Amino acid sequence: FDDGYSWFYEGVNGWWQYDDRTSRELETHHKAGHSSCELLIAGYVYIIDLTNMVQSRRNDRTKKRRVKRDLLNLTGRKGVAGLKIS
Ligand code: V3L
Repeated sequence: FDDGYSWFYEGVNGWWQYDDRTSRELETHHKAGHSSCELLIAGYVYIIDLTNMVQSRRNDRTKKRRVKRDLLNLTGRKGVAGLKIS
């Protein structure tokens, strides 16, 4: 985004950046002050809890990943939506 921030979800030993469309949707919900949202990601509906900053699949709430809004150019970013930075 223009202010240099984007959205990330937790992976092993680092953070993945959300794909652009999902990042924009998260930013819109965040700016609107919503406490959570449901988004279609790679064919699955995920619930992103913007209060506790975790995401999980709607039909399997057991696996939770932390999420964060952080500077886009942070070091340690693993890649974007599962695509590794080479
Ligand atoms: N965007 C894209 N794919 C996702 C997302 C998301 N927001 N959330 C989960 N998945 P779960 P390492 C991740 C994928 O939580 O080596 C990474 O993107 C998730 O992909 O049970 O562990 C990598 O592709 C996983 O494949 O819903 O850091 C991969 O893990 C699948 O959905 C390995 O990353 C189930 O995750």
